[in-house]
Amino acid sequence: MTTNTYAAVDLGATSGRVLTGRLDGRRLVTAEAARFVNEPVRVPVGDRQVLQWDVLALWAGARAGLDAAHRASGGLASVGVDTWAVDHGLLDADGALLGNPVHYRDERTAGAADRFFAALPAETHYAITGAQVQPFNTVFQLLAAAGSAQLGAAARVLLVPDLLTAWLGGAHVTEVTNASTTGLLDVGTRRWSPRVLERLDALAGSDVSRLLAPLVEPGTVLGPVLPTHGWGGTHVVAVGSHDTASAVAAVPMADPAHAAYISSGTWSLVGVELDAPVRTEASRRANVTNELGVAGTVRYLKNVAGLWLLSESQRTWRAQGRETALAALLAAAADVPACRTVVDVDDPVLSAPGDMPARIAELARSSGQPVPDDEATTTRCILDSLALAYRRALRTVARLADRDVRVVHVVGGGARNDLLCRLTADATGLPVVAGPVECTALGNLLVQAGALGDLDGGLPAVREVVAASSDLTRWEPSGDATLWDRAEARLDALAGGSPRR
Ligand code: ADP
Ligand code: LRH
Repeated sequence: MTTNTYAAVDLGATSGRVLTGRLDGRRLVTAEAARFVNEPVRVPVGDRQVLQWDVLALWAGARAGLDAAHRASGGLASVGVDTWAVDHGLLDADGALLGNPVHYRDERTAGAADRFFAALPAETHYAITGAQVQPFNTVFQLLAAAGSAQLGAAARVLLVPDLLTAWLGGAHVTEVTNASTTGLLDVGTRRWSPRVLERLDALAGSDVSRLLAPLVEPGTVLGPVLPTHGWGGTHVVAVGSHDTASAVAAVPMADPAHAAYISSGTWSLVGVELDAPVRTEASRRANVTNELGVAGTVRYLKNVAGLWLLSESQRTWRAQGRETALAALLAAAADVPACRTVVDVDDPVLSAPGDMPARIAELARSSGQPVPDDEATTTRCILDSLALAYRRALRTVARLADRDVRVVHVVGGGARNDLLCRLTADATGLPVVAGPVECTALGNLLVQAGALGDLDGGLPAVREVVAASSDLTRWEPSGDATLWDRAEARLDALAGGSPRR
């Protein structure tokens, strides 16, 4: 048994945590050192209320967790950081953060993608980057910030996990799995794309690309933590710093060629693992993304709105004094008939913070379906609609990647949602294997173990350890499959008769 203890800082859009891990033979023994909320804040900038991440609170939570983990373990061998994608901080020439990273759900990027594609056709951009178009991709955020005083004063741009990594160890790097979500990377070469950077600079009217840091692959030991942290002997390791990359690395797929995954948290990332990107026109039209994975892999996936719809509904009910515990909500939803009302979970009206139940009710009303009017029916509508969206995304990804998918792995907080797992099995007609819940942190920890030479065998070994260390639940498809066919046809008809694939 190695005596090394690794620490994962894993920041999700709803909460952050610090987990430690230690290998005991082929098992990983984990412990939670800290868990803290992630609460974005709206702050006035000029005449707008800009939605920002409270990055100092997140840093404080991570620091406190690492301090506790350091004491409990008798000294950490290493630490790695992963967070959500695309967002970044700007630093001045002294390395000081110039402002809070702006949240990807902030509206500042409206119109930026269209401006960018007027200068570089979307087809060309996809042929290089393989990246889906989301309004919040880093390339569009940087374009939206062009001309701002903050961007003008910046000497460095660091993605959020790289920012925390810099605060831990001092190195300014960009880890490639997360860089692949920026829309600035050539997904084939795993390097920044000179062509895309040149377009961005020209449009922004300044040398934005000079702010980018050198790229590193996951599994790179970056160096010791800064002496000022007081954890002598601890190394900072670049892990799959995109949370989804760490999660996919740890999905316990015995046969990745015949498996799909759903990384189910605030977002649902629905996809397969490939050796090479798929950059066909059909793939671009379906807005499937090619994100880079650990160990030279490609995560070919679709972003589907996830449990954000439920957590934002809960936030609304709480503000109205109608707080209901999640377990009670899910139990009540289980008693509502299936597929009574289904909505397009990726409808743009559902993406910004706000009164989610009212927006869902409006989508139902305007499409002539029964209107969810309480917590149970709204929750059921969200879960049925998510399961339906998973079915569509899975079929699209499998078709475009030419994959025969025989099992679906659900990892992340959503793996605890039995009703959603069951509906996912029913809607896809495939067995669902749920767990582990903390898959992202496990992927983060085991990449560190590999980097320190404690675990050989690459991704198959990582997945073997995860399978041996986790309780997994299997859900077989059941019920009337035609129910889902009809629900899908209904949604397609609402979308104007053309299947949204
Ligand atoms: P993120 O990393 O994006 O913050 P997580 O993977 O932590 O997301 O998942 C958070 C979601 O998991 C919550 O929004 C909630 O819907 C779901 N979840 C967490 N705990 C439970 C539970 N006990 N039962 C059902 N769902 C749960
Ligand atoms: C999930 C996630 C996802 C991104 C989104 C911004 O946490 O990283 O993979 O697309 O956040």
